Amino acid sequence: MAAFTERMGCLFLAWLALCLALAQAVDRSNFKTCDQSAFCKRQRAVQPGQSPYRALLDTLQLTDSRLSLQLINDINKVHLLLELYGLQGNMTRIKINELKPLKPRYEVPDVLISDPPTRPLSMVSRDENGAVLALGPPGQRVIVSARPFRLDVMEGPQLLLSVNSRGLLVFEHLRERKDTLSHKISSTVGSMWDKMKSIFSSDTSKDALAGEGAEGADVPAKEGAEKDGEQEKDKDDEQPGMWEETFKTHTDSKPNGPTSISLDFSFPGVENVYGIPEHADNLKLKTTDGGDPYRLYNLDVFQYELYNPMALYGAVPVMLAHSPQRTMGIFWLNAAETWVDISSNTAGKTVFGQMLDYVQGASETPQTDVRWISESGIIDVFLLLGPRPADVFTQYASLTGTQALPPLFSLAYHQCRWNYNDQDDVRAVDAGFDEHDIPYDVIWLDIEHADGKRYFTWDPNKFPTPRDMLQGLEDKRRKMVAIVDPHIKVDTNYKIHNEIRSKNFYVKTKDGNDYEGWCWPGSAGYPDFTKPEMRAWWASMFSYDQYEGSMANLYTWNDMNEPSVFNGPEVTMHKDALHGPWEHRDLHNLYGLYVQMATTEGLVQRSGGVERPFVLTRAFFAGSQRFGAVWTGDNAAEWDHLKISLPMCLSLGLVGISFCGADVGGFFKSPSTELLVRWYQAGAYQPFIRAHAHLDTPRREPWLFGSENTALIREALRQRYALLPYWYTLFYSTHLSGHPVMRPLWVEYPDDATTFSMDDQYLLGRDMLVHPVTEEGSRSVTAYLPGKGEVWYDVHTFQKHKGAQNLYIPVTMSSIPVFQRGGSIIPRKDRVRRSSSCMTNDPYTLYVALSPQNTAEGELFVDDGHTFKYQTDSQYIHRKFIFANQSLTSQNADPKGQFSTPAWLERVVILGAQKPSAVTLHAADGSQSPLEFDFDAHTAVLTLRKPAVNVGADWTIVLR
Ligand code: NBV
Repeated sequence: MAAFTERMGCLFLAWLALCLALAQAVDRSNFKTCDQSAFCKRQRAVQPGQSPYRALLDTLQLTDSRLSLQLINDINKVHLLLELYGLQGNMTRIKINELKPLKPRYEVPDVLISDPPTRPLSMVSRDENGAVLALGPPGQRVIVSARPFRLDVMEGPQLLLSVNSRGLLVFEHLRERKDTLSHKISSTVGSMWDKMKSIFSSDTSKDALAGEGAEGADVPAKEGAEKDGEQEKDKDDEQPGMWEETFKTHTDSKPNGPTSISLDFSFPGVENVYGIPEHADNLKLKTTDGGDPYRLYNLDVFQYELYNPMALYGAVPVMLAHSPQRTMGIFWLNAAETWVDISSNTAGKTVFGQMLDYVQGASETPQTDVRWISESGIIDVFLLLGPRPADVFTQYASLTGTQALPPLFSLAYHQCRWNYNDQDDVRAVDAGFDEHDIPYDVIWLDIEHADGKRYFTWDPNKFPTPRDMLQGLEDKRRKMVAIVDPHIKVDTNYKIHNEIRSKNFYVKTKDGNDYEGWCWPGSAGYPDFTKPEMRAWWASMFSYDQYEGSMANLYTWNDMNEPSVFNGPEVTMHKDALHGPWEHRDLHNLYGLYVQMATTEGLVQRSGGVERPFVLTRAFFAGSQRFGAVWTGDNAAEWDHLKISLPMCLSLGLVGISFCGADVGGFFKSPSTELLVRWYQAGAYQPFIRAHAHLDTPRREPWLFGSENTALIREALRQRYALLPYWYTLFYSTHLSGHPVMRPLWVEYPDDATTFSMDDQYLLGRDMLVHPVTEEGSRSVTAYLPGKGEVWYDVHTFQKHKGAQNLYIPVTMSSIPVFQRGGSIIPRKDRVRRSSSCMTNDPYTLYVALSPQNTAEGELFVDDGHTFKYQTDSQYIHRKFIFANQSLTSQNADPKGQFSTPAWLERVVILGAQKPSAVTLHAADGSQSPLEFDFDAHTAVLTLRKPAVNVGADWTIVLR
C-alpha cells in the first residue's frame, strides 16, 4: 500500500513537473473569479440604495465607550447587534454580528496585540430618526441614522466617511437547512439561478422593501426570525452555492450554509486609495467596475500575472484613503476569503473632462466608495481616522504591532537558489563571494536539502555534516537559512509526522480524519497551527537538540504556507476542513501568519529568549510584521516584474509590513545580464534583498556574467552595505512607530497631487529618494524631486537639485539614481567587508546634506545587532545629530540607552557647504582640537577628516 502511494506520488509530481514546464503564465482557470465564487456573486448582485436594515433606536445603549444597538433586516426580520467603540488615538471600531446566531461566528484571534484602549463616547442628541454621538476628538461626531441604517463620521462640518450609505450591508445569518432534497435539485440546475436572480433582482426586492419595512413602513421590532421572514429565508435558501459549491473537480460542502457579510464605506473628497496587499498591481488601487474586485485569499498562484486584482500569497485587509486634506484607513478584521470593490465618481473622467466640469461649475465632490465582502465571520472594522498619513500608521500599529527589529545581518545581502546542491556547492559559492570581493551574509537552502522533503532533516548524501558546513560559514561570520515548509510528509518513519499525528495536531477533514493533501513530499498532513499547543510543540522542534544539525547561525524560511495543497481547490486547503470547531473557511488567511508565528517563537526559544529570530514567510496577514520578513513569491525574470516589485513592497509597507523584497533576478526564467544588473541595483535599495532562482534555471551567481557586470553587481551591493547603519536606524524607527521604511512620496508630501500615483520611485525613511532604472536599454530616467523650497543631493555626484521638479537624469549601466534630502544627516560605513558582522566595529561617516537654511538633522541607532538586549537591558545607543549655526552636534536621543561600541567617527561629509576658515572639535570632556578638512569648491562638499570621537559620545564640531 505504501509503495502504491509512493508511486502515485511520483506520478503526480511528474505530472506537475510537466505542467510547470509547459505552462507559460498563470492558468487563470485554476482560480475563481467573483462570478465563480457563490458568495461573491450573491453579494455583488445586491444593488445599492435598497438597504433593508433599520436601526432599532429603542435598543440603543450607551455605556462609557461602547454603543450597542440592534439592527433589523426588514425583509427576513433577523436582528443584528451593532457595537461601536470609541478608541484612543482617533479610531473607531464597529462590530456587527447576529444578535442570536445559531452558533458562534468566528472572531479573529491573535492579530490584535491587545484589547484596544477605549475612550468615552457621549450622546449629543437623539430623536426618532437617529442619534448623534461625540467621539472624543474636538468636533468629531458619528451620526447614526435609523432608516435605513447608516453611520456618518463628521469632523466639524466636514463629512469624513459614511458607512452603509450605499446600503450594501448584507449579513447572511446562520440558518438550519430546510429542505435538503429541493436544495440539491436547485443547486444542480445551474440555469435556474439566472431565473431566480431575475425574480430577486431590483423590482421584486424593491417591492419587498416597499411592502415590508423599507423607509416609512411600520414594522415592529422583534427578536430573531419571524414568520414572514421565514418565507423570505426559504427563498434565500434556494440560491445555488449556498449549501454546497463546486469548482472544477472540488465540491465544498457548506454545513453552515451561507454566512457571508458585506459592508460599504464612502470617502467624500477622496480620489486615492491604497493598500489591501497582496496584488501584483500598481500602488494606487484601481476602480473595479466592470472587472473583478480585488481578492484577498492566500493562494499559491503559479506564474502570476501582473496588473490585475487576483489574489496572491498574502492578505492584509487594510486600505488607506488619501486626499490632500486627509488620510484615513479601514482595517477589516476578517480572515475569510474577502473581495474588495472600489468605485469612484471621478474614475474614467479625463483631465479635460474634469477641467470642463470645473469651468462649468458642474464638478461634484470627488468620492471613492468601497465595499468589502467576506465569506464568513463577523463584521469587525476599525476606522483609522488619521488625519495625516503618519497618524494612520501609528493607529494601525497600535492595533497589530510594528515590524520586528530584524537582526542586522538580515538587512544585508542573501544568496539563494533552488537549490544549492550539496555542501561542496555551498562551500564553492561561499568562496566565490570572497574571490570576487562581493559582500554577502547569508546562503540559503531550498527544499532539496532535506531528506525526501522531510523538513528539519538533511539529505544524508548531499548534506552529511550540516554542522561542519554551518561552522564553516560561522568562521566567516556568515549565516544560513534553510526552508521548513508546513506540509508534513505522511511517513511513519518520520518523527515529525509521527508526533503530530499522535498528538492529534493535524488539520482534520470535515469527517474528522487527518486532512491529507499532495505537496512536495507526496502525501502530506498539515499541522493545525491555529492551536496554541501545536505552535508550542512546533517551536520546540527548533531547539538544537531536536533539529539535528542546526546551529545558532541557521535561520528559517517558511514557504507554501497559504497553505499550498497541489490537489486542493485553487491549490489550497478545502474550506470545509476543520481546525477544532472552526472551518478552514473562517480562518484561511490566518494560516500563514500562524506558521511564521510558531517558527519565530521556535528561533527565539532555542536561544533561551536572547537572540532575535529571522523567518521569511510567503503567506501573511495583518500583524505578520511582528514575525519577520516577507517576499513577493514566484516572480519572473522580466522587466515588468522588476518594476512591480516597487508597488508590491510599497503597498505592504503602508499596511505595516516593511520587511519586504522580491526575488532578485526573477524566480522563473533567466534574466538578461542587463536585467540582472538592474535588479541588483534596485534590490540594493529595497528592504529585503535576496537573489533567488528556479531549479531549472542556469546558475546566476554574481560573477558569472563577465567582469564588468560582476563589478556592477559588486558596486550595488557595496552601496547596500555602506548604508546598513541607515537601514538599521530606519528599521528601529519603524519598529517603534509603525511608519514604513519604504514610503510612497505622498506619505511625506501629502498635499502634492503629482505624487499620488507614483510607484516607480519612493523614499527610504524621509531622507532618501530612490528611482531605480527599471526599463530595458535606458539612457535616462526622469525622477520627481518633491518639496517646493527643498533641495536634493545626488548621492553619487553630490550635485544639488531644487524641488519640486522633474529631473532628467542621463544613466549608464552603473547608475542608480538616489538622492539625499537637503536637511538630513545619514550615517554610513564606507569600508565594506565580506559580511555585515565583520563591519560591526568599523568607523562611521556622516553625510550631512544641508537644507537651503543651512540646517540638517539625522539619527543613528546602534546595538549588538542580534539580541533582545536593546529591549531587556537598554543595550543600545540612539544618537541625534543636528547641524545648525555652522555647528554639528551629536546628542543622546534616548538617555536610557546603555550600549557602548568601540566604533568611532572617521569622517563627516557636508554637502552644499561653504569653505570654513577653521574647524574645531569640542569633545565631551571640554577639550578642543582642530580638525583637518578638504573643501571641493566645484561640488561644494566639505570633508572633515578623523574627528575620531566615539560614535556614542557627545561632541560638537564648529565651523568658522
Ligand atoms: O521550494 C521551492 C520553491 C521556492 O524556491 C520558491 O521560492 C517558492 O516561492 N517553492 C516556491 C515551491 C515551488 C515553486 C514552483
